[in-house]
Amino acid sequence: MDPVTVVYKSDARRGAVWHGVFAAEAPDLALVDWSPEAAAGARYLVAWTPPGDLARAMPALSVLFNLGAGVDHLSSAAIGEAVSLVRMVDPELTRSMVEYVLLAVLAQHRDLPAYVEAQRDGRWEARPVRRAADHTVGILGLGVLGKAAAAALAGLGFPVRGWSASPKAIDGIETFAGRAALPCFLHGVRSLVCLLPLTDDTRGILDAALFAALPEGAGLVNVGRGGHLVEADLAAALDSGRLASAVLDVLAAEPPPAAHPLFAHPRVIATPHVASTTHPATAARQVIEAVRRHRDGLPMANVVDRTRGY
Ligand code: NDP
Ligand code: OXD
Repeated sequence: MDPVTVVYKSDARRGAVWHGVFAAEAPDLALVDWSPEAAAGARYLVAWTPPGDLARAMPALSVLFNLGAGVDHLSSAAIGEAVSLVRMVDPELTRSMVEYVLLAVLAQHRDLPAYVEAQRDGRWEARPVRRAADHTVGILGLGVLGKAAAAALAGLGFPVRGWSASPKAIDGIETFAGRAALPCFLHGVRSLVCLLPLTDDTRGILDAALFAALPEGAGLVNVGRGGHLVEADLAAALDSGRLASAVLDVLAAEPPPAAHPLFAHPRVIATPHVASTTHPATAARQVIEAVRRHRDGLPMANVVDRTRGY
């Protein structure tokens, strides 16, 4: 039987790792780099940015494997309804997101943004050391990443709450579901972490009304998408002292313009969308397994529900 063609359209350096894994572990599959000729008859595409004319370029396409967890950058119409969209769920991507969320919440819990600001100003000023047990963390989104971050934070002794669309029962985590439960969820949260997908329902959710429901001096961690945040509302909340600090891995414009008010803000720690990235070797193994399942007529994991948008 001829090997099944899987087209790879992304970074060449990471692609070298993908080629190595496919060559060593999947003789039944042929990973080929994007070219119009290779794409024309292929059923499987691995990409973060598919070509704009996908339907014309890949008329035989069955499955698009998105090289990341979020799919908000993809146009459902351009992909076409007949194509399955599979998002990345990768243990290494989850692990590095958990590291980042721990880093950010610990920084807020131990007042690191205020100490960095004081050091810049030449001030030596101790603040009270508080217990993790008194610092409630709220996680917006209890999916693959939110659940893993919640478990790690609970393991450090933080009281942890999570908010999702559908009700959940998770050991050691207080859970809330749906818009009506949002005010209760926010009440008393000292660090709020956004790990939601960006959809019509979640766009702009981090706004002045939400900040007003948090206790004075709370911190925000946005690792979801820039579109979740109303940036002017955050700048105002930081300037008024309603929020003490923000850790932002994502912004509406990436990279932000030089004079971006949040990027330059003394109580914002901003990183260039690096909280977590797909690890090429483990990601390649996810795709190998999914292609084999699809080829054999079995259901694949992590297929995006196109009506929900995540
Ligand atoms: P999942 O799809 O596994 O989880 C999404 C969670 O959000 C689910 O719990 C879901 O609820 C909840 N949710 C969705 N819509 C709503 C809503 N309207 N109201 C309440 N809850 C809602 O996603 P992941 O955990 O894998 O990833 C989350 C996001 O993290 C990605 O979409 C991406 O934007 C971001 N990300 C950022 C990275 C970075 O480097 N900064 C890296 C990777 C991902 P339910 O469970 O009920 O469906
Ligand atoms: C992702 C990301 O969604 O890197 O995977 O943001």
